[in-house]
Amino acid sequence: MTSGLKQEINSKGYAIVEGALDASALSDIVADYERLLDRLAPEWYAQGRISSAFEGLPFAERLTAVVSDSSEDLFQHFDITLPNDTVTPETPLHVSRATYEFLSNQALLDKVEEVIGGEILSNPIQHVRIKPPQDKVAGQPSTLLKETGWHQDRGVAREVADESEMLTVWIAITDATLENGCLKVVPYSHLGGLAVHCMLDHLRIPDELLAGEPRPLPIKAGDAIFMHSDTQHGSLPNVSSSIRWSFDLRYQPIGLPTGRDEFPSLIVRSRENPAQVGDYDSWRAAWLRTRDALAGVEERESTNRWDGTAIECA
Ligand SMILES: O=C(O)CCC(=O)C(=O)O
Ligand SMILES: [Fe+2]
Repeated sequence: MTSGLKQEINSKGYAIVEGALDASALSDIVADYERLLDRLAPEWYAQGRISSAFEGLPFAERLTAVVSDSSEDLFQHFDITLPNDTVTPETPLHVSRATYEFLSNQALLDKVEEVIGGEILSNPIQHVRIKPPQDKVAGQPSTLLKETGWHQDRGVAREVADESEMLTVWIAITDATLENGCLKVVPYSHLGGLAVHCMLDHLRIPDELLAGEPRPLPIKAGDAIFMHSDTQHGSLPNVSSSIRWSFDLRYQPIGLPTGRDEFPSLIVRSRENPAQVGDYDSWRAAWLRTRDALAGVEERESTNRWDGTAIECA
């Protein structure tokens, strides 16, 4: 029997899953990031990398103050994956116990199972995006802090993962609103398959090649958007006065290429063989080993199939 959720995604290209995370899962991940910022801000101040530790500010204001105070890519310290360009033995990433538990959240995986079945791999193409008001981060290097242009997640992954049935799970940690930069999608666009992506200001689908009318998807904190990998989507700019915080995760059936196979993936559920589910310590160790292994690599393989020469891009 096909679940209603799977049917909805196959039909429209996306579905909103209300209450995907309960209040305690939300507060656990928020507390983890608060601790991280409480640790990093004084460290960076002591090292002269920021002009103040911004003590006493609430998380949203402090994060905004800290990242906009430096031209360095400080936000990499918060992300849950390694960068796709240069990696050194010191490149930071946030693979904490709380992030592991977030990726393995059982109620969330129940929903994912309805779509892709009970053999579930967490794909390492995953990010946290905590976006300050856009005028505060105009000069910042990290794309994770800014509005995202139109793309398909299959279009920004390698061809080798085309058949991997990758499901995008976009989770709101703060309410995502029209003002603070919620996700936007082109409903039914997945039915048209892969669109050309061009290297404009960044890799994206030119507006003229969009498959239909865009629709913004405001959702509440704790809600999620599940998306087909061919659904055209992006996000609105944050023109509010506070942060917009989301995680984008990807899940797929075990045993298929992730399209980022140099990074460790994590088996989060296996109905057939529960013993193969990964634990926190080995997952974290795998990321740190990967970082060391990539630190010596000068020419990384491109993360996508586009070379920018498609006639549509001219
Ligand atoms: O949150 C965003 O700005 C973009 C997210 C996205 O592209 C994704 O979840 O695949
Ligand atoms: Fe995306």
